[in-house]
Amino acid sequence: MSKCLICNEEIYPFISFGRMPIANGFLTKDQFNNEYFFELKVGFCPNCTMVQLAEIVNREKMFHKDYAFFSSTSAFMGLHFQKFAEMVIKKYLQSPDPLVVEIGSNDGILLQHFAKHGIRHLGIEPSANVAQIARDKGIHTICEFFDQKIAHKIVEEYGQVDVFLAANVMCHIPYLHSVVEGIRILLKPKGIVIFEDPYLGDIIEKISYDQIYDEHAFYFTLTSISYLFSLYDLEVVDVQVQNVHGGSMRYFIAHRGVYPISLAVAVQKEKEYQLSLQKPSTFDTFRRKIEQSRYELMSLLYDLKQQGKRVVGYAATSKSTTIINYCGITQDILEYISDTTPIKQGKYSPGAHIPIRPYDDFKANYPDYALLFGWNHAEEIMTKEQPFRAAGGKWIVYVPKVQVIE
Ligand code: JHZ
Ligand code: SAH
Repeated sequence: MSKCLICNEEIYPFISFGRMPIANGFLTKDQFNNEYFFELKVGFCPNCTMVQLAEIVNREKMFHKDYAFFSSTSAFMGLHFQKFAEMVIKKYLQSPDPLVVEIGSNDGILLQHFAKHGIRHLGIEPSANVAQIARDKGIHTICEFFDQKIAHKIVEEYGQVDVFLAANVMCHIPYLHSVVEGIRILLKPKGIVIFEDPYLGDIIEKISYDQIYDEHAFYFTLTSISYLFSLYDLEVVDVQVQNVHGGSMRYFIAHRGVYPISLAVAVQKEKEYQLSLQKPSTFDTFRRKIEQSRYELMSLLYDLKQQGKRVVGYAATSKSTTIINYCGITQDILEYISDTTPIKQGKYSPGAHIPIRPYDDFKANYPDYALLFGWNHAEEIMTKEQPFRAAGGKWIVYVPKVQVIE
């Protein structure tokens, strides 16, 4: 039995994806016999509504000196973070010599815009390889896991912060109580916290169950986030929907009573209520839809294999690890996976050990079908890959439904 990481009540486990490897654990042949597995199981807390993993993977197994995810691999995300920074600079940096802190700053995709303007900033990034890329760009970065202890150190060394940022990081941290207490300590009386993460409402609506993997310890809603921060006298003052990573939510949070609360907060809470995100039965329906989606995808892939078609994977995303291992996709179905990240190339996919090949291989010899594991970047990728379509290539996507795009 698992207890809720937020309120300590018993959680309701609604699906197990079975034995799973580390989502970003791309490996070499000599590591095949030494691979780490855990049970990927998700639960809903009927008390505080937080959706979370029932088994948590040790953070050092996921975030280390050879971390395989580099934020700057998507041009569209580059633009997204540029606009994010411009909004923060315009609206929240009015005090003299303000300080911006970002956790999970990765290769500096967001902080570079503050550094460029000479704004005082600090990145906190535990994965040493990506942290070093940020430093090479002149971004002030410390290589640590953020928590309450680090927050104290930052206050001592730099003072309190005007703006605390996180993108696709908060949902990665199982010890959120320490993080939120750290934020409370760190934030100036009029400071603002802005963070975004994939939104549970979208995951359920689009059946994008591949967002579920070891790194994503939590699947947030405004309701669950409001509950957590209220325990620390912090409140959500605004929310904004973001069209990245398949549907994300950006939360604006401040010390209680400091800022007026936007109408968007009440509207979004009501939407969540209407979507029944507070009801266990919603998650039973979600499980049935996941099983149906797996069935449809595998039927299609087996069909194409019987017709002798060549199918390759496009983008060795973290998400693909869940799809491949849960659905049972093997190398006789998927020839290889094309990816632009140098440290993934020449390695094998976690669990199923499908070869990861450089993007040039894809361009040099188009397959009949490409299974789009980077569906969240569909617009960017399909625009870039018009020659593939022109050559008769077809896309297979599975979010929001399994289909072939001719
Ligand atoms: P992408 C990661 O998820 C992990 P992933 C993490 N847990 C998270 O939450 C989000 O990011 C923020 C390749 N690619 O962005 C490069 C191409 O090959 O969906 C990368 O290997 N060609 C922190 O891994 C991978 O996709 C392309 O044209 O699911 C990144 O996938 C593009 C655009 C990407 O993140
Ligand atoms: N913000 C970037 C990177 C997201 S990847 C983007 O949106 O693209 C998640 C990052 O969080 C990784 O680089 C990982 O090393 C980092 N991370 C994980 N746990 C953390 C913690 N406790 N504190 C700070 N960063 C953390």
